[in-house]
Amino acid sequence: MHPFYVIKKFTIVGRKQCMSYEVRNLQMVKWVAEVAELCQPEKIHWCDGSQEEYDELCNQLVQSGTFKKLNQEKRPNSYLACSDPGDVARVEDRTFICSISKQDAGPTNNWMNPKEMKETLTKLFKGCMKGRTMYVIPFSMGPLGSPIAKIGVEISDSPYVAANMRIMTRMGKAVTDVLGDGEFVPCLHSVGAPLEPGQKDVPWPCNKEKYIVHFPEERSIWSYGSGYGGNALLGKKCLALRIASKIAKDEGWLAEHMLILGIESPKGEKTYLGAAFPSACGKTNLAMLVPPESFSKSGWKITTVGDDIAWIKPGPDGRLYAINPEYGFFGVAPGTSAKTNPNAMASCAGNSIFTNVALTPDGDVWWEGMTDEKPAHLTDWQGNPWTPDCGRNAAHPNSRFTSPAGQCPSIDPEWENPKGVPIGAFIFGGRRNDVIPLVYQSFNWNFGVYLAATMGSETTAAATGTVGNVRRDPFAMLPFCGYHVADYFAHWLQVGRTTPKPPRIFSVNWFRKDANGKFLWPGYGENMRILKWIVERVNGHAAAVESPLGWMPRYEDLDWTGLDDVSREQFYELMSVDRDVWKEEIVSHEELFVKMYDRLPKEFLHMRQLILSSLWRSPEHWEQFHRSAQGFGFND
Ligand code: O2Y
Ligand code: MN
Repeated sequence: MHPFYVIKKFTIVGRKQCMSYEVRNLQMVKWVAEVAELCQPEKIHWCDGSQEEYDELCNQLVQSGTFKKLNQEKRPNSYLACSDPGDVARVEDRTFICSISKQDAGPTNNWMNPKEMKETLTKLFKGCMKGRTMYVIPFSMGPLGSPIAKIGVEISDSPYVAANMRIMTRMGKAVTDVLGDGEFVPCLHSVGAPLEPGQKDVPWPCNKEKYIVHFPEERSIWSYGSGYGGNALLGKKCLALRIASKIAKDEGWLAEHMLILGIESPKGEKTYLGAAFPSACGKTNLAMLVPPESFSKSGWKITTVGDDIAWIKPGPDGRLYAINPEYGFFGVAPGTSAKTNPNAMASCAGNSIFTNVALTPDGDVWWEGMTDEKPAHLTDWQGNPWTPDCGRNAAHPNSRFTSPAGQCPSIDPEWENPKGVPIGAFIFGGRRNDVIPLVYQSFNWNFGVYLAATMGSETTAAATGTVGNVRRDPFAMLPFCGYHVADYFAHWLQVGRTTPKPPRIFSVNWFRKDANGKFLWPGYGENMRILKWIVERVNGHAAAVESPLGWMPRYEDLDWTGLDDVSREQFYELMSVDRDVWKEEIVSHEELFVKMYDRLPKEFLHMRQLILSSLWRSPEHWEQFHRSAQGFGFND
């Protein structure tokens, strides 16, 4: 069928269309026509993904007051957007998984009957794009044409979204060429702010009423009312995690909230790791870690494949292979500096969009933690004058930079390899003041799945030793799993059964504190010491001793060159497993499990018992361990 026949047949009567290329996908053209009919935009713009189009979008955003162009010398081709104060982050309480059966969404997701939800949304979307341009944004999650990649099409009435999507995904004409007649995930987005004739627009249109909705069986997404981040850039959390996790379960692979990094040893041995941490636990910093000088001098290198999401599939050699489905970083700005993350700073040195950070008098950006000294004067993220003593933050705590991943100095040479990179180990880490040791290796895959399922973070400044204020965040996927979380655990167990050479699984906790509330571990670049032990374990080069939880390094098993801050005693405090505290910890796992008891893999109950009995072994059993470990604090 000739493409223009398709376009004509579904011509959107009475609306100007800007389309510089032919689209052969009948489903896509039909869906665009249906959405236009429902949302009644003034114009339709099919994004081609070109630099000219991006520049034009940005100019238009400057004209409308959404963007400020930053100083071209200091921050070339970069812009600042400041959002409505009511639209600054993902909205978990307005996020829904509308599976046909309520049980399939599980106890950790909001659910509504899909038919009812479609009725609600259809009413909201009716005429919602009046007076606005509707952007058709074809995008690929993953390298174009990769067997692991998936194609989505986002329809959005936000030019801010179109511009950000060009950085965060491979976007435009090339995607429709690869798509051909194939399947895509329809992602419908509106800020929910129609314009009546003559009505003046605001810099950040949005609606108080918000819905972020996923239809996992239909594999579609509808998002209404927000223009911000994960609510609006639908390729990221909505497609690449919530919808993809469901596809992955159906097809036998994994869609995970994981960074991917490479470690190269001085001998040139390369090992890739996938690491899952809950939001705001320094994932971007770990993904772009700069090793301590003693390590880089001796030839250790860290490279970045991705900072947030990994799609992981079985490879022909029995290993698991991962791609980063994204093309850019949507990194949290506060706390990012030349000291904490020079690679992130270089990534956002130009060609970037900043959202909700502060503006300097000379037209650059600033946020808390960027420099030791605060600037004397700024315009804060809400457009107000700011001085260091004013008692307010200059940047919003969830302010962001959107930057091309290819600009990251540590980007891995294989980051766009369509086959992905082979994963040697998975790391899981929460933010725990106490209880969880600095690092240990799970005895086997199933124990690893258990430790990942029970990971969590302290919700408040809980007293050390207590386990009362822990928010469980299984696999760091709690807000992102598109189906019943217990089925997700079962899926992980199944992947272990069917993977001949599975990655080793490790737990880390960078956030353990002493009795005075002081962090015991320096973190940042020093995490390299732990990563080195992990890759040496994976490659069979490092020693470890058995503990009740798994395999642990002794003090002498880590490389301490160039670090005097952590004493042997401090290390064993970081590594200690207190039997009484662990008793409470294991009991609190039960609180998570009872919520999902009907679908919980029965293996979990056995593993829980095994950890308990291991903690309860006789003191004699640990004698040998105590002798070899010389200092581990297991209280008998
Ligand atoms: O608040 C938002 O919309 C962004 S959330 C986000 C962005 C980048 C990477 N991770 C996250 C997250 O919440 O995990
Ligand atoms: Mn994330």
